[in-house]
Amino acid sequence: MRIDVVSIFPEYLAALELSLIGKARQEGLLDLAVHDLREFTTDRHRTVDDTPYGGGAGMVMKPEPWASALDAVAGDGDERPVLIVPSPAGAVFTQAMAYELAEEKHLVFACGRYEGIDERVLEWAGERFDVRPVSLGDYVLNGGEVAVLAMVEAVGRLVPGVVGNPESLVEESHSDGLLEYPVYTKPSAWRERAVPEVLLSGNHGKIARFRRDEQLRRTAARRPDLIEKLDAASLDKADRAT
Ligand code: 6GU
Repeated sequence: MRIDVVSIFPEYLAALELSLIGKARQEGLLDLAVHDLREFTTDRHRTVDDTPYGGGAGMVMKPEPWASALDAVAGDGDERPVLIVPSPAGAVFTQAMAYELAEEKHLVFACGRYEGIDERVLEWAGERFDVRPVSLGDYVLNGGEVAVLAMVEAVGRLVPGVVGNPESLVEESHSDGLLEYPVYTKPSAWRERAVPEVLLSGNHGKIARFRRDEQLRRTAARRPDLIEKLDAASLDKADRAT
């Protein structure tokens, strides 16, 4: 997968050189490049923003540097890359969206700062990109960079080969619409707290039931909205009893 990130703070994205994503880049599974938007300005001050038409607080990112940057990363035109525009005004990013994006050949992330990017850039970009404004959730960040770190990690780990043991992708939070069950390791007794006995029993049927019940209990307590969305057909009789 090819990923381009355009930002006025390319150093923010240095974290993508670390850990699993960094390793995937070294191994050639992810071809990820970070571009400095200011390299696409033409004035002496490398200006990327200006005051908003209609007035109001803050500054708006100018269209010209964005057009040049997007031209430079769009590719040869026989593909239609996905242009992800992180914004608190976007559709909420989910695990389902991460799975969809993991199927794409080319993702471009356009990190806005200030009050956002001139809207005409997104309209114009629609000619060559599949443009998707995306939000991490209902709170405000100062810019898209931190959101891109989260999205690249969530998508990148779903690209085949990036996570060494693909089974670890199956049993995780949100993969079945439920939160993950609690986990424990040695020692079996720690500060007077015991690991739930069933986990030491070796009875795999009982262990699976315990974990499933914990998933349901936890999801009901922390995320009742997810319980509402569960498909009734995905619940067995014992689930309903929990
Ligand atoms: Cl994707 N961007 C910004 N600037 N703020 C956010 C966000 C994104 N998601 C939640 N808040």
